[in-house]
Amino acid sequence: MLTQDKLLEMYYKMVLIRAFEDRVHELFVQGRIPGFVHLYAGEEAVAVGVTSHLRKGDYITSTHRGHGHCIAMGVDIKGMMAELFGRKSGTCRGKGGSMHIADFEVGMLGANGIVGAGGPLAVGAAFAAKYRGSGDVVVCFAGDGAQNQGAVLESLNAAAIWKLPLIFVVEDNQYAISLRSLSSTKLQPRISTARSVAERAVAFGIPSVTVDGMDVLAVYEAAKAAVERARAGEGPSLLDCKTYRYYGHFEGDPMVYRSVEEVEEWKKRDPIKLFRERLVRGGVVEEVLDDIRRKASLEVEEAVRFAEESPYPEPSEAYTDVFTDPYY
Ligand SMILES: Cc1ncc(C[n+]2csc(CCOP(=O)(O)OP(=O)(O)O)c2C)c(N)n1
Ligand SMILES: [Mg+2]
Repeated sequence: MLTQDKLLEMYYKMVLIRAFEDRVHELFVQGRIPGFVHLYAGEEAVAVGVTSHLRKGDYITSTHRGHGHCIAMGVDIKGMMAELFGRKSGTCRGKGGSMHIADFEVGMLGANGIVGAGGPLAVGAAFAAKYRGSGDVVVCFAGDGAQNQGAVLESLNAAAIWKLPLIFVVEDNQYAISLRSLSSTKLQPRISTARSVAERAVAFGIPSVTVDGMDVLAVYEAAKAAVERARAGEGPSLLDCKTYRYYGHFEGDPMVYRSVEEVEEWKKRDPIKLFRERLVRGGVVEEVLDDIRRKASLEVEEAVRFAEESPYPEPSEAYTDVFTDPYY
């Protein structure tokens, strides 16, 4: 049973992700953030519903759309914002940027610019957890497009044969860049002939379930069963979460492949709105929720100030904290 404190913490994390992403969108439009940025707004229920089951010692792997995963795991947003700005005070000292934020202290093994690359990392971490007998679990977040990467398919197979404590979370936000994921349309080709990723998992001997990814409590319930299975040594599971990204694939995407009506239709079931209505029906007063929202906005403003006031790394530091050999 979820306590009121836990429910409010989940709400806080969801609004913090949204506030962070909406602000980053504005900053990018103003030309204040360099590089490539992929926003998670609209998908908050997935990251928060799943990670609400995690404890110290558990790990996640993430994607190029990783801000939501970071915030859900408790990565400090000041460091994240500074990382996006390329500053020395960033989570990865300004050298990772949006697509490479990692914070091992909180179990966040890293966002990743290589689609599907989180799969093998998650298998390694889950193998280690099993080997140690620690009861820790690993969550691999990956998009619908990533499900067609060989590395992800190999990861499903390895997790199944080694019975690893691993939960594969598919974030089916309907698109891989501009291509519809598994659902066909008259205008666009499918990128896979599989009927669903959940069905495909069964072929690997992995129990799977399709989940309403806009409903944080539905995600929470589905993840509960999967995490319990993993902790009990019963092996991997897969959650196929149906969700939607509100912004373009990347910041600057002209979004010619989808209609405004389609976006508006999904927004009617906005995950934060749905959860808020649920909480109010359950007796939480609106003012408490408004305060949480205000607190989140203030924290994001504080993070922007912190980032802008932080220095860039010194040129002499260019080769520290990176893994390539500059002389190779
Ligand atoms: C191995 C690899 N192939 C292609 C790309 C280019 N790319 C970046 S994101 C993306 C689509 C990913 O779609 P999905 O997995 O559904 O994630 P989403 O962006 O929808 O969250 C592609 C093909 C890449 N980064 N890495
Ligand atoms: Mg996608």
